Parts: sequence; C-alpha cells; structure tokens
Amino acid sequence: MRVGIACARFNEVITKLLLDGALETLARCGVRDSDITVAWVPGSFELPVVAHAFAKSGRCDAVICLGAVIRGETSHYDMVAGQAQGGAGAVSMDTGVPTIFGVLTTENLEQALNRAGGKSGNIGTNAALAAVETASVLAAINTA
Ligand code: INI
Repeated sequence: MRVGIACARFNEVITKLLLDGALETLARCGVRDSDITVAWVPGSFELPVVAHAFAKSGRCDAVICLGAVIRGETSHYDMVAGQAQGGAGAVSMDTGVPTIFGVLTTENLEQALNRAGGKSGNIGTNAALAAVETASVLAAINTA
C-alpha cells in the first residue's frame, strides 16, 4: 500500500504529533517507509491541492491530510476548516483515491493537544487506520 501524506506546517507543534501518530500506525499496519511520501504545506487551506496531486499521481492508494485549525480569536477559522474539509472530500470523489480528513478543528490549543496524542488519542493515528481500511475495501471491490 502506497500512502501520500499532506501535512500543514501551521500549528506545527500539533501537526508534528499527528504525523508521528500516522507514521507509527502505518508502520504497525505493515506499510513500508519507502511507500510513504510526506509533503509539508503552509496551512490546512493548502492541503486539498496537494492531496489532489498525490491522488492524481497514480502512485498513492490513499492520501492523508493532517492539519490543526484552532479557532482562537480568528474568524479565518471557518474558511480554513471549510476549505480543508470540503476539499479533501472533493479529492476523494473526483479521483476515487480515499483522501482522509485528519484535520483537528478545535476551540483552543489545549483541546488540540488532547487529540494529538494526549488524553483523547491521536487523530493522526485514526487517520492512518482509516486510510488503510478504506484503501483495502476499495482494493477488494476493484479486484472482485
Ligand atoms: N491554517 C491552519 O492550518 N490552521 C489554522 O488554525 C489557521 N488559522 O487559524 O489561520 C491556518 N491558517 C493558514 C491557512 O491555512 C493558509 O495557509 C493561509 O490562509 C494561506 O492560504
């Protein structure tokens, strides 16, 4: 299984933890390091365009988008989170390559840390599991 990961640099203290969780989980699922490509992008807004490039490359069975959108005091939040979520979904449907939404959307940094390996698990881990499972389901359907 070949996996492309697009990871947002904005809120990197969080997204690095999501990436660690995703990479550990992919390794545990038997995905080889050499079959994983990681591309860093400036922020979550840019995740879909890079996910689209991965999906269209013909070299990925699944794509994972990792980001952290923290509301804080910015109204930018809704636009960034909406673009990331809608864009990832559009990539899946346009290309048929499962594009997983591993983007945290939280009110504050504490909530984000809780979901990036803290007391509420790691969204990067969940995203990796979703990628492996969905790619496997599609492979089974396409070879049936
Ligand atoms: N990008 C994020 O990934 N998370 C955020 O919380 C965030 N906020 O709050 O602004 C954010 N903004 C940057 C955005 O993703 C783009 O990189 C930028 O707008 C350039 O297109």
